[in-house]
Amino acid sequence: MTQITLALTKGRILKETLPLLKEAGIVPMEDIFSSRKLVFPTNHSGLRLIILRGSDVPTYVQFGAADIGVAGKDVLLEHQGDGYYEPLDLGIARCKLMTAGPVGTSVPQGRLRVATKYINIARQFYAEQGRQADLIKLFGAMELAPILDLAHEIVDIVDTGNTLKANGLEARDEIADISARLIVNKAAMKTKFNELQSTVDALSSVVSK
Ligand code: PRT
Ligand code: MG
Repeated sequence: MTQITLALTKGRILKETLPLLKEAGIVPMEDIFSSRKLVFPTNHSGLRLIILRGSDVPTYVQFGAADIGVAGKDVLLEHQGDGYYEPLDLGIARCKLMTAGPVGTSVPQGRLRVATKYINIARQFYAEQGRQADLIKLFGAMELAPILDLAHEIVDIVDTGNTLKANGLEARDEIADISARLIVNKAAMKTKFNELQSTVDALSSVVSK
């Protein structure tokens, strides 16, 4: 029997993905949140779930270690990989990727220092704007960088804007609309077409309701 491996992004995307899977008739055999396992069988004997760090999902799907995956569009834009299709916007974990800086300040005349975990996205964005920017890679708490003068500006996810506000920052330019997307390994889409297409279709009809 054909085995399908579906890679899920842990954290807030997982919390919003599980109800969609449930509506599509896919239910893990064990409570994911109270387990330390990383692989979960489901009620479909041909389908298992794996739980990954978001930035690892496109890597697993690109190389075919997972056939199908759920990842934030921010992660996909930053990953810049190929080897997978992106057939479905799941419409969950919505937010915006934006630049932000200290309230009431404007960008400096000379070179701009930008802190972000989205180095590839930021490089492309500032290049398109024709702006010189020195990029500083961070792994978290981007909001701290302008406060401590590490950077003039950050590129980060904004939802309600409360995190920016609480740290004396304000949003400047919008870079992209973000939501979680379904991705499918290109080779698997050929070799496991029936199984993968029916999974995509099931989720697609849940999402379009
Ligand atoms: O663990 P890891 O470092 O990989 O990421 P993480 O801890 O940020 O993961 P998690 O569980 O927060 O989920 C990240 C994914 O969820 C992102 O890749 C986005 O696709 C999506 N998403 C949706 C968000 C948000 N909304 C969001 N609000 N990711 C992060 N945030 C954070 C943001 O970084 C900022 O700190 O929330 C804060 C902003 O929220 P507001 O409401 O205060 O504006
Ligand atoms: Mg977080």
